[in-house]
This record gives sequence, structure tokens and C-alpha cells, in this order.
Amino acid sequence: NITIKINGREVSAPQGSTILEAARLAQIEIPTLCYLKEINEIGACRMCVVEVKGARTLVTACVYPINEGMEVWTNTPKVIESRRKTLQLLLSNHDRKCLSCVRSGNCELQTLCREYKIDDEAYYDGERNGYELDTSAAHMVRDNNKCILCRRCSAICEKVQGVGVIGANERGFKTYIGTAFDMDLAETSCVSCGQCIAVCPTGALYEKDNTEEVFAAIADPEKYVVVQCAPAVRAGLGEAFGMPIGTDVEGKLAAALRRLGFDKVFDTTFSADLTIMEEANEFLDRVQNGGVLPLITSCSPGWIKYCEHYFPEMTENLSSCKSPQQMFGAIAKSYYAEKMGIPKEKMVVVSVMPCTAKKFEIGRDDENGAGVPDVDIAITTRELGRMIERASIRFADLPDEEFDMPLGLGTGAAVIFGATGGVMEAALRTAVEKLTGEELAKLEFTDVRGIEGIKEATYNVAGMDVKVAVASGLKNAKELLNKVKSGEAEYHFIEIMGCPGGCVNGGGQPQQPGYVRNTVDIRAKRAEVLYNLDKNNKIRKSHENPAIIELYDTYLGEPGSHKAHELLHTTYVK
Ligand code: HC1
Repeated sequence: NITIKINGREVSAPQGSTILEAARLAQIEIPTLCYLKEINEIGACRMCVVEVKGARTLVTACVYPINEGMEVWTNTPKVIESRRKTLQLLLSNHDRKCLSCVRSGNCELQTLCREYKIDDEAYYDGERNGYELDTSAAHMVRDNNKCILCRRCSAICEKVQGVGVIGANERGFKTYIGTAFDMDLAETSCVSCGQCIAVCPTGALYEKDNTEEVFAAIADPEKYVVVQCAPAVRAGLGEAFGMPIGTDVEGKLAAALRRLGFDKVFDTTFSADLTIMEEANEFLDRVQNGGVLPLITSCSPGWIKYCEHYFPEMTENLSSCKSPQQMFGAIAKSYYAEKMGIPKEKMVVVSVMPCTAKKFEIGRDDENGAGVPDVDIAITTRELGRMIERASIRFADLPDEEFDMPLGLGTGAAVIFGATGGVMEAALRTAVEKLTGEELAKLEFTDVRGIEGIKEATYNVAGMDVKVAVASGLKNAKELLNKVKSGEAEYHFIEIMGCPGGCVNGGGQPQQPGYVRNTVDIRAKRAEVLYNLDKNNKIRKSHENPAIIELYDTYLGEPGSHKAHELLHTTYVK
């Protein structure tokens, strides 16, 4: 370790640490804006400047390494003046319509401006870059007028997702974040994961807002509006109301949706169980009849788009199962509509998802099992938070309520879909019992749990070694698939989720500021909510969900039946 002094206090930190890291070890906070640990460590924004004894200028703490005996001051008048100038300069070319900005209240620039008392935001006003909004993509809007060029978006797109469709164009004052050749985002190989939105500190990147459509559908007496909620929403929504990361709000979520006026409040866990029935069946079929292996999961639309763009030769490995979101819509508009005597054209299916790619998924081809679109409107966890605010619902004061039946009944296996490894674990609980014909002694497949980017395990099932792998985050997916393609690794079954950590860390979840992202494992805390819900659920295997059993008995027949194929399976483009 190396010992230095920060603000007169002795601090010891490992060799190779930066000033920022050493300060954090001693609970001394230095403000940052562009810095994202291990993703964007470029010292560009200069918010983290500090004074170092003997240095000729202020240094950027996020990239400056410590050395023995160094003396650092983090809050001198000189430091504060420099940070104020940085903020004033950023504001001089910033769209300052903060009152109505989607990020007002949780914008990192706004917070710093308040903390540094920037009451002269026009101080450096001069020439402005006026940018047109890019609204071409189904899932998001890019507004460079609010961009501060921190490059967190392009870093996560390239380094974590391995996609790299946005980056800095031009130089100097003209620098802006854009696509190659200034194409519309919709024309690029953007996979709609929304990770760029999740890390954006300002309102420069945000999801397409579909909340008005939802309010209008609810208010329309001609419409029967049902809502479904993805597993991960209950592990993230509380954060939109200031609750600690890792708060389970399942009961309040159901209560809030009911108060918003939906006719029925259902749960995507129902159709996650259904997905397991179909996918386990598909897996066993491929294993027993020499089908294409490894089978790869298909519930994450960001991953699907990535596969189609970057690994088109592997689309045959994709499960033909629609995602639970889409299966839910297909069943709501067929089985449920028929049972309730509601014309399917009158039914509006809204989904609340932790994911921006779900907005894209609802418009894909072959996602209209009942002859009408499976899902009509997909909103993110954040949009639901805004709807709850707009309807003046006091979220924290809501009682816990239950989802409606029967499409609100899901098992413990289904709720863990929202964490990386969860789909694999859920599928194994069903596939192993089907293969062996015996009840599992232990339901937990802990090897596939945890937030590591790539996990693998081998299970001996009925005399066969079943090799499985799990990847989350598309760069990890790429690494895994390249090993499969080269023959370096061989698996029977692979789960891939587009977002690092799975849906709990989806691009549509409430944003946490950089300093939280850098110091707290958000993914693990949210995943814990789901694993606890699984543990406490009386039913923990998809094939034991009574609502699913009834659906097969009275409507679909067997998993993989003709009717199941018509409603619940889809196709891909190469
Ligand atoms: Fe997901 Fe899924 S787990 S993809 O992350 O398979 O979005 O939560 O709803 O569809 O169930 C997302 C989450 C979600 C689907 C399910």
C-alpha cells in the first residue's frame, strides 16, 4: 500500500490506485461526471480536479495515480472555482429547458449546478450548436442539445455491449456524439438495449415516451386495457420514488396499476412460466431428435437483434419461443379474450418492462399470434414511475395488493427470469424433471447465479452430461459465441441476456447517478429481490403453475402443439 494525505488526513491505498480511488477508500467524495468505473476512465469533464502539492496545474483525480507522500486537497477555493467554470462552460452550450426535462430531479449536471451554486448559467453564453433530434429509432430519442460530451454512452455501447454504433464526430467546439456517416440510429446496428440511456447523466438520451397512449387507452370506454409487468420491474421501480436499491415493491406495483385504471393487472411471470414449458419442450426435442444445438434463449430482444446482425449464422440456434412479453399478449388476446367474451380488437395489452428493446420487439414481424399485435404499447419502468406521479398516486403509501387471476399467477422460477441465469435455472427445474421423470431434490442451480458476465456448468441428468452456459451483456455474448463457433467450447443450452446482469439492469430501469453506479453493485441488489421472491413462493417450478396447467388442459393441448406454435412461437431474419 501507499500512504498519501488527502485534506490533511492520512489515507492508505493500493499501489496503482488513482486519487479518486484512494479518496473513496477514505470516504472522501470527489465529484465526477464523465467517470464510469472500468468503462469510461478518460478524465475528460474535469469535474474531479483536485490540487496536488507540487503540481503545476490542477489534476484530474479519476486518472491521476497516487505516489508515496503525495498531498492532495479536494475542496480548495481554486478547485471549486475550476469546477464552477467547467459547469458554466457546459451550460453555455446546453439546452436549459430544465423545468420539463425528463431528467429534471435526477440529472447529474443539474445536481452539480445546484451544489456549486451556478446562478449565472448564461455567464459564458455565445455561439450555440443547434442539433436536430434523432427520433428515428423505435425505442429512444437522442437530443444532442443536452449532451455534455462525457462519452459514457459511447463507452458502454462499445466496451460493454460490443456494439459501438455511437461515438464522437468532428472536433473542438463542433464535436458531437453521433453515428457513422450521421445515419439515423434506426439505420445502424443499434440493438435497442438502452444501456446508453441508463448511463447518460443528462436528458440527452431518453426512451420514446408512450405514456400518453396508455392514459388515452385507459380513458377510452371502448377499450379493455390489460397490463402485464416484467419480473425485474418490482426490483427497480421503488428507486423512482427514492427507495433504496433492492427494495421489493411487487405489492405496491400491483396497487399502483389498479389505481391507474387498468381493467386487469397481470404479471409477465405467468407467461415466463409458459415460455419455460415451450422452451424446455423444444430443448428436449432437439436433444432427443438430433436438432440444432446449442439451443439459445430468445427472450431478450436486444440479444435477438444482436444475433441477427452479428451472428446471423446462429439464428438457427435460437429458440423459436417468443419472449414472455409477447406470449402474454398472444394468450391475453386469444385464450383470455375468448374466455371473457371480449373482442380481441377491443383489447389493449400494455406491458411495463425494464427494457427499451421491448418497444422495438412489439413491432417485429410474426409477433401477432391471434391475428392482431400481441402487445400494443410497451413502457419502461421509468415511464411507469412518471405515470404514477402524473396520476398523483403516493407510491410509498400504497398498500400491498395482488395481481389479478389467472394471468397474474407466476412461480418462483418465473420471477428469477429478470436476473442473469434465471431463465436457465427455471428451464433446468422443468427440463430435468421431465428428462428424469423424478422430482428434483434441490431446486437451486447456484452455478448459474451471480453477476459474472459468463457462467458455465455441467449437470448429469439421466446419464447425460448437460452442458450449459449463461452470458449477459453483449460483449460477453460475443466472446461465448465465438468459442462455440470455433469449437473451443461445446454446450447444449445457452442463456443470453442483452443487458449486463440481465433485465434487473435493463436500459429502462430507473437511472442511478455515476457515483452510485461506481460504488454499489446495483445488479446484485436488484437480483436479490427476485431470488427472495422465488424462495418465498410456494410454487417454484413452471410446470406446477396451476394457471399454466389449466391453459394447456383447456386450450393449448401439449407444449409444442399446433396451437402453441401458432400463438407462441416466432421466426427470425438472417
Ligand atoms: Fe425481462 Fe423477460 S425476463 S426479457 O429481462 O424473459 O424486459 O424482467 O419481462 O419478455 O419474463 C425484460 C425482465 C421480461 C420477457 C420475462
